[in-house]
Amino acid sequence: MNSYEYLLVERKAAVGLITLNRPKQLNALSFGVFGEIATAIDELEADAAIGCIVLTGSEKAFAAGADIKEMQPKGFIDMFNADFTAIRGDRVATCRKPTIAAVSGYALGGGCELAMMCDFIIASDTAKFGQPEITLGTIPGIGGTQRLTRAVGKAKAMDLCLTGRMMDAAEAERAGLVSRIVAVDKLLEEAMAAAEKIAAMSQPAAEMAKRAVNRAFETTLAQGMEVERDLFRSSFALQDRAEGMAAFIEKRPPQIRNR
Ligand code: CO8
Repeated sequence: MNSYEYLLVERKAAVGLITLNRPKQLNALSFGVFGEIATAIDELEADAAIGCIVLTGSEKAFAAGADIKEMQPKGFIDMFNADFTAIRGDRVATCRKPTIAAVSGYALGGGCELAMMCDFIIASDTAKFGQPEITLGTIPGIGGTQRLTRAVGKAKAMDLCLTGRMMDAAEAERAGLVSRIVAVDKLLEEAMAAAEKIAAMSQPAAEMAKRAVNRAFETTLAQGMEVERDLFRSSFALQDRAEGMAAFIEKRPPQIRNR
């Protein structure tokens, strides 16, 4: 097991919980934090006992963005090289297991981008999302112009990326960025309950569902439909599929074996 300086990484039954833990800096995402997130995903993805991963921050901040103090003196080549070594910025998005972002407080810049790398976002009623990079003379660098645009459409993505303004949880839900909003003191409970539910499903089936939904953002409708059909048919090779349907017919809970 790895040790972490900037994160808490816990296993709660079949759920892996990653908590960003740099409270004084509002969980600013330094290269070290990015690197540890990638390592934690590696670790939890490889753990067969884990069926879903929750990524969260503190009540005040999920993450207030990349670490501006660390980035300020850097030049092109520092950032170019860091992409492939220290940061591994897209690692959360490439995780095969389902991931949920539980967002309270600020999710700005890289923080908003990190949340969008997860399969879905559950927000507290205090959550605030934004891409304020323009106010620093730069632009989003790990998905803010791409995933945000796919999630909320061009008008709102342009508005956020060009003005740098924040949107509150209600606006984010209306725009389709978050799947649900809960009271701040119920956020983790709600996210963990959703994760436990997902972790109790057939893991290969959950992975197929995730892969199929993700294809919708990468391909044409016809190609996406083909991927879905192929994965759907593949699920008929799963013992869990045979058991799930038999259990329904026999009016009993299924015995899921992840096979
Ligand atoms: N980086 C470094 N330190 C930060 C950051 C940050 N992004 N955000 C907050 N902090 C620090 C503050 O400097 C402060 O530290 P100190 O006490 O030592 O001065 C401490 O956290 C508390 O912050 P504030 O006093 O500012 O708290 P407030 O409650 O007054 O304000 C805000 C909260 C509104 C969130 C404010 O802190 C803020 O605007 N933060 C910056 C938000 C921002 O611009 N984020 C975008 C950063 S750029 C980015 O994310 C690019 C992504 C591309 C990634 C590419 C890979 C690296």
